[in-house]
Amino acid sequence: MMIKKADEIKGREITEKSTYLNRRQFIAAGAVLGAGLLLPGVFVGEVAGPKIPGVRPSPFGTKEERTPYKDVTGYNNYYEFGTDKEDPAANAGRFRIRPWTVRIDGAVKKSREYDIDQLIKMSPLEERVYRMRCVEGWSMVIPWVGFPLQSLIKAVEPSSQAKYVEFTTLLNPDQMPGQRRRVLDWPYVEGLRLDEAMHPLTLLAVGLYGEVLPNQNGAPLRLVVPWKYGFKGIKGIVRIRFVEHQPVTAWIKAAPNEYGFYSNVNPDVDHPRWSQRKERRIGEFFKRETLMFNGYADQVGHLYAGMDLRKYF
Ligand SMILES: Nc1nc2c(c(=O)[nH]1)N[C@H]1C(S)=C(S)[C@@H](COP(=O)(O)O)O[C@H]1N2
Ligand SMILES: [Mo]
Repeated sequence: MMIKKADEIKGREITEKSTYLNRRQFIAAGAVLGAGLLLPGVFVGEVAGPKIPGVRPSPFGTKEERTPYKDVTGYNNYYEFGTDKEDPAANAGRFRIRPWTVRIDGAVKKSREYDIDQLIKMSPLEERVYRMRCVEGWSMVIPWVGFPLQSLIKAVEPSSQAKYVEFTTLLNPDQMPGQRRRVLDWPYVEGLRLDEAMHPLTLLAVGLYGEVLPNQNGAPLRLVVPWKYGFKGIKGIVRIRFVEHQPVTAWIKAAPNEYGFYSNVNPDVDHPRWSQRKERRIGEFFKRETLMFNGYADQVGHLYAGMDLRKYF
């Protein structure tokens, strides 16, 4: 019980710290606005990115109503640009996403660095409309543009030691103001088991709504794993490393009792501070029931057969 108590306090401290930081960042943003320095491109919903040519539809997509573009691009989590939902859209506008290289290394036969544009050309782009569920209890339906992570993994040929894949976001406090505060142990790190990474639903996204990914959604490259809580979908990826042992993710470091490695959407396993039974679809008034594996149980359930999902949360 002592341990549980300590963990709860830790969680609360993180929340309070975030609230405090939000206020400071809000003030800072206000100061910039007041000085008339904000560029037009920073405002949400008014600016559309360039269309991505040659995107084919995919059979995997849901037919559910899509969350409006302005919500998808205006209500975000991206702590590198602030901890309020409005912060990423307000602060990521001038983030430089070219030149950009992605290092692929670790337990692979063909470790190498890809220029982002080279990487994007490697595999045909698809549109995949996925339900997304944040661990905080809200959800969206987002038409992603991307390619299966599987195709990149096959190209680099993992060795037999590769059991997990670790993803790392850019570390650059000059460009990512949130990294000047120790909200998380930067850089942001996420991970998947190799079979999860190889699953055909797992995407590397480069766009949404047919357009180049807005910075606040993780440009130029972010992960999309629709049956897991949103924080697994790491943004601004610069490194993909194949490893033997389960990666220590940024959220596990911050609060291991609250955020597990698997983080599969599961209405039966509560977060220590709230239930996961229901969710608020952004734009809707009434809450919805959260679905097992976010509604993708038929496709991914077999990956977890025989596992105790309370232990491996
Ligand atoms: N690098 C990085 N990636 C991140 C985050 C973050 O703070 N930093 N937030 C995560 C969380 S909690 C969520 S819910 C999703 C949100 O993605 P979206 O803004 O495109 O909807 O991004 C995830 N990826
Ligand atoms: Mo999230």
